[in-house]
Amino acid sequence: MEFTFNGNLIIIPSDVIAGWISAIIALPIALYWITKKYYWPLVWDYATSTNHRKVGTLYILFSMLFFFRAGVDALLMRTQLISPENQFWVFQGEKFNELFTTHGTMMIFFVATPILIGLMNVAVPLQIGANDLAFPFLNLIGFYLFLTGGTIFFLAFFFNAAPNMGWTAYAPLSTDSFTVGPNNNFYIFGLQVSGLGTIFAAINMMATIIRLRAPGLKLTRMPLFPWATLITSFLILIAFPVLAIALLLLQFDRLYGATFFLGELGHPVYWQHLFWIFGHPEVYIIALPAFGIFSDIISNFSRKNVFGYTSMVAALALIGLLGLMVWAHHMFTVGLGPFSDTFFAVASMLIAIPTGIKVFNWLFTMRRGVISIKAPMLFALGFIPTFVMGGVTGVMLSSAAADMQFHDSYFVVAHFHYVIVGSTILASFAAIYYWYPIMTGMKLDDKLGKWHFWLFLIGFHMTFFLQHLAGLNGMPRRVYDYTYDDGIWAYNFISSIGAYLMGFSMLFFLWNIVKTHRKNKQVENDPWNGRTLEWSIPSPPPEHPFEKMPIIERRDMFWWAKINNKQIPTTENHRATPISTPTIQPMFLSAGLFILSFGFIYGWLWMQILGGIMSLGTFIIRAFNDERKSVYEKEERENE
Ligand code: HEM
Ligand SMILES: [Cu+2]
Repeated sequence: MEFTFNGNLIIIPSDVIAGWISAIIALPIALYWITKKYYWPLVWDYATSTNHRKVGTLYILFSMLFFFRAGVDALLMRTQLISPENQFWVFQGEKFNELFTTHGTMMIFFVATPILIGLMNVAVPLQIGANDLAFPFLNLIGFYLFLTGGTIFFLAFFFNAAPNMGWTAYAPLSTDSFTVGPNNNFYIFGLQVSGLGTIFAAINMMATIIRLRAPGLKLTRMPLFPWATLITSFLILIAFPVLAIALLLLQFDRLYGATFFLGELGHPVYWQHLFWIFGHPEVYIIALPAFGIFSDIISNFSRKNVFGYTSMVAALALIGLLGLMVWAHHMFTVGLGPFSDTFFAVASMLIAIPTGIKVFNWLFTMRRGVISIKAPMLFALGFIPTFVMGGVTGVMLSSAAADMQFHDSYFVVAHFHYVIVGSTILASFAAIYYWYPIMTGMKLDDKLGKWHFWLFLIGFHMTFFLQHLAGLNGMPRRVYDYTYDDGIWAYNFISSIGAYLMGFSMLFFLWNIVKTHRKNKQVENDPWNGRTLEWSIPSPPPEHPFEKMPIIERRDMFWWAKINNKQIPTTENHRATPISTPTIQPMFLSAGLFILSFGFIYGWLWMQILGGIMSLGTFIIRAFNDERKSVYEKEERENE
């Protein structure tokens, strides 16, 4: 569509128009539905509550919405690539660049990372016998920062300004010399705002796990998901500030003509170092929690302790540590020199050792166990071989000489999807099925869950297995076209069919949720016959489930108590519990940051000032109130 406005010719592509039309149709329907069902009080309750379970549920809900958007991007890409010399809709050239950029960026930052943080929110406090996270207010702020960053990034497309430089934002392409206009500013601000939220979440998790464990729950007795959360939080605390710095420098290059990554004094490789010092640990930030989830699930559904508990923790820590040291394996083709390449190749390969230990421990956990194959366990069983295959191609890629061939080919695309989908995505599904009773008090249908699993897994391997071969036969990544003579036609065709199958499988998941809530059947407590503390309380748990703190004397205390017909001893002695009150301040802060970001993205000074005043205003409001005050006053009155 083309028209003139203020004497300027304005062109709006048809996909953007389609986007607007679907939004204009969907939004009123959603609002009408909420009104008709009288859900507004519920919406308001969730939007203002600082309770960990509710905040966690919100994280998961919005991650799933972004998953849908990023998934549509993926299907559009696979449709363009389904046959040689294809011309699907508008998705060639620049539009294809936008597709893989928004797909990759959203999947990493607005799906994989936040969904795991959401699961940590839901489960970690309960698994360690705490009533809430250490800083509930900060927790809600963290959620709103994620939502705001995600929304900023999400909206870019509606203004026909979707980022188009790839999720890695490589300089010099990402500087304003090569990509002018607001597009890539959306990337900078979307990630900057949400990244801050991620850092807050990590600090909160660390404080909670270190300070609020139930008495007797030594670190050596802690279940593996909280352990993974703790180590992940350390990684976040190191990696995300590096990303923040990189984004800030890029912002100066783009908006104020600085030359950090270009020109006489700057260098594009500086960007690569900063980005991958963040980017490689990020892979472990989304993989380690998945390992934790699978450890708990495999142990639960095998009715056995995790095999080799201590080595599991040590392996997590070692993977975390090595993960921080190997970023330059993404830069073998940059020419850092043989010494550097060798070091990073060897260090990368070493990660296979702790990973292998974990895989064998999972297998040994199942050995001679009483295995019950429910949906969560099925996802765990699908994870092991999928992830191992991703690991094997990882070792192949870490060989510097071979990487010269693999680099930027579809082999890499196949590899990282095996790793990320194999770990994070399968773990998220497993965990949602597993902890659904905690989030809602209901259990998802197991049969539909199995349909979801099988269709997803088969679709997944169809999509990505053949991409290894396409890559080895010379298909480069980030291309929107190939010819008959390239001989990669069949691979791409099957790959696209597999992708549709994955999309289809998600309908079973959606239908499952709808059906479960229609039925609205509350589960009994401890629906999985669990081992860890979150199952020792009602589902869904009350706001302060551990008013009487359990005293933990051994690993798997809840399980031990159950089979020995004992009560878990408790203490009246209670610890200062985090206090939650409803608050709209985080909403206000995020509105401020939203306006501020748009001001910077489009370079409108008045908007920058307005947004700045609003954001800083929250600090002033916050300085003058303290939700603990009323509670303390009440306690004092009672004690008099
Ligand atoms: C669910 C089905 C998925 C399909 C069909 C799919 C498909 C694709 C395709 C076709 C590309 C473009 C490859 C290229 O030309 O370089 C791509 C890139 C990418 N995908 Fe996926 N993907 C899926 C899931 C995921 C998930 C779950 C994640 C991460 C959580 C992810 C992360 C990425 C990243 C980071 C890129 C690179 C983008 C870039 O090159 O800048 N994908 N995907
Ligand atoms: Cu890496």
